[in-house]
Amino acid sequence: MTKRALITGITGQDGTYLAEHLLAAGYEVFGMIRGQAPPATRGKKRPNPEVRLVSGDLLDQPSLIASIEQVQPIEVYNLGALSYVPISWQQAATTAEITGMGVLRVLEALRIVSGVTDSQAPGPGQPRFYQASSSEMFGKTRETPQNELTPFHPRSPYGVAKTFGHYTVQNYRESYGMFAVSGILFNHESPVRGAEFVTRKVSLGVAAIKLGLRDTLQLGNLDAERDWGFAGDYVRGMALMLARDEPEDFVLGTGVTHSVKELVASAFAHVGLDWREHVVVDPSLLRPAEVDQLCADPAKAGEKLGWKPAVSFEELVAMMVDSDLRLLWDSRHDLGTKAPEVASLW
Ligand code: GDR
Repeated sequence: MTKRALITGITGQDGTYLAEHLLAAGYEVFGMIRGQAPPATRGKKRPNPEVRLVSGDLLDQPSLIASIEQVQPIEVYNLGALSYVPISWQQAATTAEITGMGVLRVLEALRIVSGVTDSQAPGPGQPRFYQASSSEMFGKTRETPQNELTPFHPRSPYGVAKTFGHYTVQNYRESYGMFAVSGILFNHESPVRGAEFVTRKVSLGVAAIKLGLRDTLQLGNLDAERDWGFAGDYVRGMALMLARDEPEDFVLGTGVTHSVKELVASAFAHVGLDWREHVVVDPSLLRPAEVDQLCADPAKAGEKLGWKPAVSFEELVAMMVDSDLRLLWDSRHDLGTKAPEVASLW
């Protein structure tokens, strides 16, 4: 029988790459979409046509039970979240409900459908669960680099919600013996990254400036440092975590850190421009509490999963800038409808 995977957050960057990866590995892939399937995808990138859509909502417990009953997956990947950190201060309760409580609801749905209780352990063939945990949980870091044992100190409502989700996964594993794991993923980017995140904002901005479509790029904190990798590498790691004999959490990151300033310098230099002539710091983009520096220690993933990122920071920046140069050039006469990502820049 074909292996079935169910993915929440199917319209996002990671859902897109993970679906491709699992389809190539011979899985039947189902993506959970809020509301009626076709209307809910309006205005969003339509998932790969081979992905079958099911209706479900991380806020709605019965809908999660129904979709798991319908799909009968052997693997469930919970990638759905309110994932843009600044919004989480404006919508802290919604963030807690979707990004935090959503994890508990999916786990409960799996537990109920599998008939698992504290006295009834999971049988063979029980579905495996992956949770998208985040390096944002480390926040005000206690040590550098950060590994699976580094204590958490989240700095945003988003980080707090992810930390709740992370501990909930651990608790379901320990309470019910379920195969539930968290990947603590550091920032991972690609040409399909949302335009609100700094890497894509920079690659779109650089492309627009290079093509003469605009002259400046407004950014926030240029001193923040992140460990940026390529999303395509990270989804391989997610699948490897579920393919193991034992459920365990893993950090995925490159182990190399760059500042936003270095990101900007590298992206402008790629098209022969000097960032200092175009970047303007906008204080309204600073965050109420910042995560100053993140750097992964991915040693455990290297040893136990054989996972290693293949794309370097420089290759990632070049890939994103080149892709946005093509996108903006192809749609230069009709940016509003052909390149809706650009609207957020103006
Ligand atoms: P982050 O990603 O908050 O790390 O979370 P983001 O790209 O938004 O910010 C990274 C750093 O860049 C600084 N920055 C700016 N950020 C944005 N978005 N826009 C700007 O104009 C700008 N200027 C400077 C930020 O202050 C920050 O320090 C991402 C998300 O994908 C999370 O969902 C995920 O869990 C983590 O990565 C791992």
